[in-house]
Amino acid sequence: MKASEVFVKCLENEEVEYIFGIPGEENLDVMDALLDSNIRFITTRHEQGAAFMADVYGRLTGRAGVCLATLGPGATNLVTGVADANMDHAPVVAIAGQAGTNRMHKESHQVLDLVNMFKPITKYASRILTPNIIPEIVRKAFKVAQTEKSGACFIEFPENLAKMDMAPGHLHVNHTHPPEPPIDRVECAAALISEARNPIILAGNGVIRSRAWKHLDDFASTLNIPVANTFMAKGVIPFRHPMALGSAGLQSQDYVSCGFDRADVIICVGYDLVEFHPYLWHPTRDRKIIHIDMSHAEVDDAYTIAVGVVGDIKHSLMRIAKLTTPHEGHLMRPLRKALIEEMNQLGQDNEFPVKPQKIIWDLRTAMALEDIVICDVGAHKMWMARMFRCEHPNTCIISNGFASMGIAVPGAIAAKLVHPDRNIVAVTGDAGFMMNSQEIETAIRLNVAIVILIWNDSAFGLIEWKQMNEFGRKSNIDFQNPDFVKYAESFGAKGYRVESTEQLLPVLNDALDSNQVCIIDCPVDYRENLKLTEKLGEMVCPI
Ligand SMILES: Cc1ncc(C[n+]2csc(CCOP(=O)(O)OP(=O)(O)O)c2C)c(N)n1
Repeated sequence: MKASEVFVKCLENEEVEYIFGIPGEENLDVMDALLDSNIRFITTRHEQGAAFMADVYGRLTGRAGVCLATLGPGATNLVTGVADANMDHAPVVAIAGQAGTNRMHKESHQVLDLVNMFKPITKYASRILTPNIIPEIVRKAFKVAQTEKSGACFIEFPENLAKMDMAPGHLHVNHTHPPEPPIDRVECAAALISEARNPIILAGNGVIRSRAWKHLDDFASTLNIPVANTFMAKGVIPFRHPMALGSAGLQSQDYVSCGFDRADVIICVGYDLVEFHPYLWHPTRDRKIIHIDMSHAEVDDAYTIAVGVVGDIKHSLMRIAKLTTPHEGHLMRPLRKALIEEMNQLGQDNEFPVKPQKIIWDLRTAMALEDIVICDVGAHKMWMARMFRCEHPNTCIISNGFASMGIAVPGAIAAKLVHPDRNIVAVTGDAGFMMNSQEIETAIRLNVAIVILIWNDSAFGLIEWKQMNEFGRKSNIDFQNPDFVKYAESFGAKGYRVESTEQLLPVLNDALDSNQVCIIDCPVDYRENLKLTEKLGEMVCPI
């Protein structure tokens, strides 16, 4: 068999459903071999779009999303999405073609050392140096990408090797099993929690990756301990749960941060430091931290742990709960009440442009609880993370480690491929939208119905917010947008312009029911950003 054919068989062996990418000259053989495979190739319009699709596929399924590009510029275009997946711990395998090994040692057309380029943004990056190592390289890339902490891996495939003959073969897929938590650590954690006066849980995306949300719910309910979640762990505990305190991650004081201020023991479960720096929720560095995760704690002077329980998160939570004396009161309940009051405040507001809080209110009203939002990066992300209620995990996807703009549109396409039965909404700023809006063509071509909701302020809203906070004036953040309705129509999508606040909910309902690719241009009133800063700055903790 040709090496390219064996390579594709190895991908089939990993149960790859989709490869997102752009064909090139140096992967002609792989592209041809894919024609005889049941793997579906999703041709994108930019390699960055392909990498973000693989990223979101990985987040939603727990299996590696796969993206493919040619050498040189194709591979450099993958970088942002691959780095995003790696830092946010989404399993991804990125593949790039390469020049033949007979011209890689010298200056040569489009040749870059891709393995070295991808090394800092992956868990494993390797070159196929001889055909008979293909089964090992493919197996290793998928195994490393999918094992906690999951992330991105990279394979470089030189074109001359792809043409060589070799014996067919692939390696058996052994699923890894997480280690059991050591009993003495479990006992230590249980003793600390039993003795605590005001414990609080900080749940991170590791709980979702370990599919341990039910166990977290039982843990919090049985022990009567309130739960704050990071942005990327939205829905890890249903928002209606009486123990839920909402999302923690704003870089300023918030209701939930009062909970950390009052806590004496902070139980971090599946928490990745990259999302929310510990000095922001633990500035005093004097609380007892319990670290429950699949891997050992990162070293950080604000994250010095009292007990680390490393092993299967589900088992750790179950075993600790069994040995812990439940708490009685829930001192932090007023924090939840204050947040809910704020969420409800502007539900009926009809001023125009639409306030962020009202956009979120109408979006939550229009979407079913299992539907999925893919959030882009900007001021809208801060509002969504803080105020969009989630009852289920993986229903609001947020890039918050690498925090890259441009994920929402391609991410929504991947989400719809994974969950064709659910409505998928890309919530994006106007700047982030324009970074990957070319993928609208991909959505139309694939007949993948997604709704794109643009928060239009003709500016880099988040940066304006930060500039105004810090210097009281703005620097180079304004731009002009195209006519988004005409832009949508030029692709064959349905375009809506919200011209009054009363129109927003009917427009959202219409778009969600339409089963078409829809783009909604919604003017947003970002004067609310500074009002929020002021309000939180003056906030007196309700507990
Ligand atoms: C790829 C990338 N470039 C730049 C940034 C820095 N950045 C973060 S938010 C932001 C502005 C986003 O503007 P927009 O998409 O319009 O959203 P808004 O803040 O207005 O809601 C910028 C430039 C980033 N996170 N990612």
